[in-house]
Amino acid sequence: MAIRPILVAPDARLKQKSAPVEGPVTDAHRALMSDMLETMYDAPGIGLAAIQIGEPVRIIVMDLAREGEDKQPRYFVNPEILWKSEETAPYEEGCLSVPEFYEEVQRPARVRVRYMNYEGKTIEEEAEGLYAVCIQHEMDHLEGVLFIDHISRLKRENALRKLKKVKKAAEQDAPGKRL
Ligand code: GNR
Ligand code: NI
Repeated sequence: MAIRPILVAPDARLKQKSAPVEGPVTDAHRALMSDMLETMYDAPGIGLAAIQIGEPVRIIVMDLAREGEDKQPRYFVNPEILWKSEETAPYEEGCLSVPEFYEEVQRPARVRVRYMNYEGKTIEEEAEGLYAVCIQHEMDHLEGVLFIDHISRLKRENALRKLKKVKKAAEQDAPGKRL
């Protein structure tokens, strides 16, 4: 297991579409999922898509357990949304690839999803609440979409301008460091 660097916007890699896992879930996929989970816990975050550590494959990890609760790691390979509710709900979102920026996003309140789990078993279930928010946020990453793509252009450009500044300062601080 290893903690890997998380890509921060603006970065062209975060805009690419991730490719499906072809065939069964292998130990190589499980090794990637372990790195993702360790990276997510370290951040800390509640979800992570593989592209956030530079791997353009359709794999997500998540843990919605609260502080002090036992860990509840979840793994999603090739997730698909089968159904979205008409009803939407607002949630103040953040993203490890858009650090220190939070904004309300409206999404379908409930979704039905199908995916393969850590063992490669196909699961179908309905998500609501924070689970619904997080799976939609992570599945957006697989399409190269960030939560700031769902807010006003003015707010998005302000967030990106701030991130560019922070990156430039970090580059002057530690030239050549991978960010
Ligand atoms: O850690 C995270 N918190 C969060 C809060 C509200 C809505 C979505 C998220 S996901 C985010 C981690 C992340 O960037 N996943 O891609
Ligand atoms: Ni994110």
